[in-house]
Amino acid sequence: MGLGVAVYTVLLFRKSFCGRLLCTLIEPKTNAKSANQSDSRTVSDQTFHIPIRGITMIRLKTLLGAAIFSAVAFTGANACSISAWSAVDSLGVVAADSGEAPAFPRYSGQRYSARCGLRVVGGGTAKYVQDNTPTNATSYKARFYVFTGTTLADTTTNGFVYLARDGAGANLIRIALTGGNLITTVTGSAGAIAPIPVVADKFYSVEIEWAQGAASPFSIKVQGAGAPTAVTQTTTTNNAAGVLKDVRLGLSAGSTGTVFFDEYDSRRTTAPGRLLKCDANNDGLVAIGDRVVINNEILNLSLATGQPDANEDGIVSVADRVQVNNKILNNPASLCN
Ligand SMILES: [Ca+2]
Ligand SMILES: [Ca+2]
Repeated sequence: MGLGVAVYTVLLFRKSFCGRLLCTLIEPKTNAKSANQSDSRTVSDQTFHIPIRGITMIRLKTLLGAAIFSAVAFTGANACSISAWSAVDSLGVVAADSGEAPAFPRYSGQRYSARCGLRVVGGGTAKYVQDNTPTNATSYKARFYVFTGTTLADTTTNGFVYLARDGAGANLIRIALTGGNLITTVTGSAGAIAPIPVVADKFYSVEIEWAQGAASPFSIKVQGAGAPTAVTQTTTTNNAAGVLKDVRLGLSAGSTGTVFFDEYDSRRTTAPGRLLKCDANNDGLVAIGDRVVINNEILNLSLATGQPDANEDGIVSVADRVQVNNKILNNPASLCN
């Protein structure tokens, strides 16, 4: 959980060759916070993943499926967990396992990457996981994936799928999934932020950039459902005293539907960016090896360890494999671009 991270010059440890357990063991356990640390983690099953590029070793914890894998992962003997989150409120928030042979059926839960996701079932009280590691951050850049489900979830007043709060528990950023849109409200905003349309049963990435300041830029960027480009909305906020203390992903009280989250990552100075779509084997490239991995998932042999869902419909199928082919053939229309 939150942990800090010193500044390192590192080569990227891809999770594909940094086994999850191994990554856990090599993760430095400092509580110091550097300016560019990752405040939190992903909602998936890689326990840690250390992006390279740069000068910072970033600790992404997996918020969701911190599966304790051995070197022979994906044999059906692993489990997903939400224990890496700072807090979990109420029933209806569970680590969703997308299933692994022979314990099928697949897709008992939706995941964007690897095998685990976060499932939140609406109804009754608010249900969410909470990350406390921003801890009074004055600059915050985050990304997560949300699967909209069949009902576009939340139709309640002041509902949310995402909240960022200050030290007093007041909302700084609220994102609701309602009426066919992601609707964003930001404290101190110079104006209303235009709704961003989304459709049912698709994965979308949501990227947020926020900072303290008397005239500070804020942006939300959303891309999904196989769309080749993102929709971005921006505003200017007046929040010179604002500090971001914690973040929640989930559903507000009285909401309906079921949503899934995955791959939450937050940092202070560098934007996490989107994961490489179609990189089904998670080696940083889109190539023939990804075709093989997608085939294996289609045949119920094993789940992809990367991001196999080219059209972002929550199903790994021939349609996704075709997009990988198109990419390999340099077809500019490939959804993998
Ligand atoms: Ca690949
Ligand atoms: Ca698909």
